[in-house]
Amino acid sequence: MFKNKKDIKLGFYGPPNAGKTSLANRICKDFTGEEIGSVSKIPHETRHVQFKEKVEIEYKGKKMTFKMIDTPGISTKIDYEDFLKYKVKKKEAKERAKEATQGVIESIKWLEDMDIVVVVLDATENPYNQVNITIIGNLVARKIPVLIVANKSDLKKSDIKRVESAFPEYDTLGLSAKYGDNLEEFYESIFKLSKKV
Ligand SMILES: Nc1nc2c(ncn2[C@@H]2O[C@H](COP(=O)(O)OP(=O)(O)OP(=O)(O)O)[C@@H](O)[C@H]2O)c(=O)[nH]1
Ligand SMILES: [Mg+2]
Repeated sequence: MFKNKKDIKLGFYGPPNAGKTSLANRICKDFTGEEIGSVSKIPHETRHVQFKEKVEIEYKGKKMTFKMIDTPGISTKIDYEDFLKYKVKKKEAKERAKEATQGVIESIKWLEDMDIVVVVLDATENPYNQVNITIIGNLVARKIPVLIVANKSDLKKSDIKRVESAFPEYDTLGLSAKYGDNLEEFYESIFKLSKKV
């Protein structure tokens, strides 16, 4: 009944390394001056759900307040040996794998709490895989409004169309979290989705 009076819970979900934290950081930095968490080229950098409350986003003279929720990357296979190639020591790699597995569980646990979810995908990778289909299917089943972001549009290998055609029934937006390309369109989509909450 009073749902509209509360801050909108905006979740960032997706596979590891897609740029969830980078995107959440850019938004938080723009409107609060602070970041939400650390970014790394090593997958599973985020291993706990992290928040930023009262992020007031202003777009075309309108203001909306969000609770931003950045989540650990979801994957079906977490192997400590994958971290060794990033020069992570064996003991640390094993710890990272253990925490990453817990992180996946945490992400899924928090799903039901979200008002809106941005699914962040790396547009240089084939979007049509089990993890992405499972995340999006789960959101749809819970009737949570979804925006699919095809991130890393600055990279030559990125293919926004491939993401659009993998999930034609959902809103898809290409952008670069790293360079801030297409952020205005992102805010427009988020404001539009917020009306469905
Ligand atoms: N070229 C390019 N690189 C990006 C972009 N966004 C993120 N990255 C890089 O991708 C890597 C992963 O970024 P993160 O923001 O940590 O990704 P994440 O989805 O939070 O990853 P996890 O926390 O592991 O789930 C880092 O090296 C980022 O600098 C982008 O728009 N363009
Ligand atoms: Mg992260």
